[in-house]
Amino acid sequence: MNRRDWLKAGALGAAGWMAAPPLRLAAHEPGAASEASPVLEPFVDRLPIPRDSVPVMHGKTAHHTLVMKAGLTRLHRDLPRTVIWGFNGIYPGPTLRAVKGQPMVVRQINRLPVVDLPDPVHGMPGGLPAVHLHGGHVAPEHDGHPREFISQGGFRDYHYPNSQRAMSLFYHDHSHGHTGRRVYHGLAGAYLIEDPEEQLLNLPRGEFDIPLLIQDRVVTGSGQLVYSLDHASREAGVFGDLLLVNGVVQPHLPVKARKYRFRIINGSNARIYELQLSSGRPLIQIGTDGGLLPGPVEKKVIHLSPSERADVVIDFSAEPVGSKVVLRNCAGCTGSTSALMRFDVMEAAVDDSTVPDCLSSWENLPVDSQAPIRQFELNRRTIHGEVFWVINGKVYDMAAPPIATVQHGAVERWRFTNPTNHPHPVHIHLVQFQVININGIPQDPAWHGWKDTFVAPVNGEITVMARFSGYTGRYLMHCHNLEHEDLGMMADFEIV
Ligand SMILES: [Cu+2]
Repeated sequence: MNRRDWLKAGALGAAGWMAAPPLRLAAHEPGAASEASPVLEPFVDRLPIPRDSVPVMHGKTAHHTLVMKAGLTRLHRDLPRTVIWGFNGIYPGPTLRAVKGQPMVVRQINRLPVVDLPDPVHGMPGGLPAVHLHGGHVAPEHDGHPREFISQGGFRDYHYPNSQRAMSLFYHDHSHGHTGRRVYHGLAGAYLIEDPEEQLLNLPRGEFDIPLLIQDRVVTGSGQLVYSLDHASREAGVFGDLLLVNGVVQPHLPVKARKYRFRIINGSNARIYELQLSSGRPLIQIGTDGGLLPGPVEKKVIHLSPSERADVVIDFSAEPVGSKVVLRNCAGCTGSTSALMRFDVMEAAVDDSTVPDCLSSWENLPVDSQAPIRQFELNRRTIHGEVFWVINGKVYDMAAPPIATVQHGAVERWRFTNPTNHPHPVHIHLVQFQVININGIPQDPAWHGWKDTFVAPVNGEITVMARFSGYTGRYLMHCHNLEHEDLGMMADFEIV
């Protein structure tokens, strides 16, 4: 496809989103939050850019050591300091940078405060962390499965071969029954893989290539994080009334009048964003979860559900020096959750970066029409008056047999039906998949790009397709609304 086709596809795609009322993507926010954050002035703090973790090289392998521990951070100029749980005690965690073909070992040391909370599904003692590299193509024992937790004071070495193409991933806690609480308190960071193919493209780089981890939180007047699992949040997930980017409430970023690349990672527990620019100019999407799209697509609005990534270029070259452009969130579009951050255009600049019409090659996975489509129903179940979330009728049980057994190398179609009134962002570990059908409407997979998370819409369904190869063993698939995940909407599948 040439650039014109892609722009056209973009327009049609956007119209498609608008025109189809059953595709209700916005997650329902609980009505009255049990606590409300203080009112804070937006855009007063500068956007922090998380530091890169510096490896020690042993031959070709990069070794990183991260310590999960409590720390203090300032979320906003007018708030006292906040206790967080972070990788190296900082929030967000340090950025891990990888190059395709160069293996990495990340030693994760657990010095988190002791949490003796029963897991909300089975009442078993839980709360010990495991670290998952979201989007990573890694062996099962390095995937951060919650049964392979890190004991108090102990450590675990995660081996990441980085055999996959350039893409933006993130690493986060995946503890059994407490992922929502842990991630909410700060245990997430960006993981970026580069490859030579992408480097040849002359996209904005260096100081003009910035990860944006977007999250929502509730804080008390004394600045402490409030995580409350009550009836409303068991239903909808935990929402915050403050929007944070890279760990700061509604920051601003001084920019030059040129192109920037932003790797937007939705690290929120439950919130689905509708990203757009106050200037009315489009976001130029160049990549999704699994790396670059075939070509750039201009979008007025980008929907991003928990754990999805959008790799975008924003071109400030047409903005007059002195102008301010707000990155808005239009779901709801009022009050403290209507804006994420502001870009302040400070000076003119020479820009030799480009966004080429052709970013990468694309191939649709081959459909084996003889192979049955696996069916997964994402539903709610009430047990003893409490809400739980199930896949094919079952809450997650790591002792149960796998929900699906897949032959290594097989290309399979998986259909997720959602009869509930909440959107469920489905995440499949290990693979990047292609989206082939939404609510009975066939999709052009190239339009969506390679994905590891995609929303099964309210009262709707999606069908995705993946090749299950590279490793054998047990992996997880689950809803990435973290409260739904913790409350049972997760299952093991096995590659044999
Ligand atoms: Cu869900």
